[in-house]
Amino acid sequence: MARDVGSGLSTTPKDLSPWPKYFYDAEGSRLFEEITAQPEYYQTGAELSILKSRSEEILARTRCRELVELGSGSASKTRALIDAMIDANGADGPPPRYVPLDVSESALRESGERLVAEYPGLEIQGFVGDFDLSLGRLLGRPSDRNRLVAFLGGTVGNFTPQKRRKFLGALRAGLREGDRALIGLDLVKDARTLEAAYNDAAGVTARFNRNMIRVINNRLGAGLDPDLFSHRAVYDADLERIEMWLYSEAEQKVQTPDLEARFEGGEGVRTEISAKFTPESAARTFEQSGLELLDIYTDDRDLFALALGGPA
Ligand code: SAH
Ligand code: AVI
Repeated sequence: MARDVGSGLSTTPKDLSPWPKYFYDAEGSRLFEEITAQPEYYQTGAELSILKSRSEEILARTRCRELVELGSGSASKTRALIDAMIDANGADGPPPRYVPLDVSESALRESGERLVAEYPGLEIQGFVGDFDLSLGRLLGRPSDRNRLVAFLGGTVGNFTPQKRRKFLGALRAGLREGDRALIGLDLVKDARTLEAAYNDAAGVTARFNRNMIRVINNRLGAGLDPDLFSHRAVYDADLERIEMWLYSEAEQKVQTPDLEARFEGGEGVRTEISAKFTPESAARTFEQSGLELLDIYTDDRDLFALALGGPA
C-alpha cells in the first residue's frame, strides 16, 4: 500500500484512482451502502430492477449451479440471482453454490452470515481477497458446475482503461466452456444526472471520498487531515467518465519511513474514476478482452446495463 500511495502522490496531478480498493475498509463499505440509498444514486435501483426482471431468464439460459461474485459488498442485489439459481436447479446434481470475493472482510462476513441464515440449502464459500491479484486463482479452483461470474454495481468502471483490459482478459482466461460472465455497466447519460449521483445533497459521497484519506492515515500513519480536503466529482464527457477529486485547502506534508508527500494549498488528488458505457463501447470492451457479448439487458429508463458474456 505504501508503494501504491507513494507513487500515486508523486505524479502530477496526484492520482490514487488506480487503487479504488483503498476506499473499502469497514467504514468505507458502510458509506458505500449509504450512498446506494441516496435518491441521486440511481445505479443500485436500476440494476436491481434488471436483476429482478431478468435473473430467471439468465439462469434458465446459462444453467449455472455456481455463482461467483467479484466485489460482492453487501450482496443485497445478489439475492435475485441466488433465488433464480435455486429455482432453476432441479433436485438432481450438486446443490447450488455461492462464491463471493471481496477485499472488505467486514462486508464479506456480514453478507455471508445473513445469506447462510437465509438460504439453508446453499453452499457458500467466501474469500477475502484482491481481485487484481487473485482472480486467476479464484477461477482456477476446481468446480464440477457451470459458473456464472457476476461483477455487479458498475465496479468494472472503476478500473483505469489499462487495468480494465487486464482484468477482463484474466476473467476471460479463467472462464471454462459453459461458464458465463454477467457484468454491470453504468450507462452514459446527461452530465447533470451523473454529477448529482456523485455530489449527493446529504454529502455521503463526500464522506466516502474523504474516507480514503482516513484509510491512508490508519494504515500508513500519514497524519493527513481529512477535514482539510474538499470533495468534487465532475463528468468528463469526452472520456465518458466521472472523476472524483479531493482538494487540500491548505498545505499538508506526510513524512513517515515509508511515505513522503506534500500537498500545496488548493492542490488536488484524483481518487476515483467511474467509467460510463454505451452499448457500442460495452461491445468494444468485451471484444478487446476476448469475451463474446451474448446480450445486454437494460432497465426501462436505460440508466444501467447488465452485459452477459461468454468465452469467445
Ligand atoms: N457489488 C456491490 C458492491 C459494489 S462496491 C454492489 O453492486 O452494490 C465495490 C465493491 O468492490 C466493494 O465491496 C469493495 O470492497 C470491492 N472491491 C473494490 N476493489 C476490490 C479489489 N481490488 N478486490 C476485491 N474487492 C474489491
Ligand atoms: C463501486 N462503484 C461502482 C461506485 C461508482 O459509482 O463508481 C463507487 C462510488 N463512488 C462514488 N460513489 C459510488
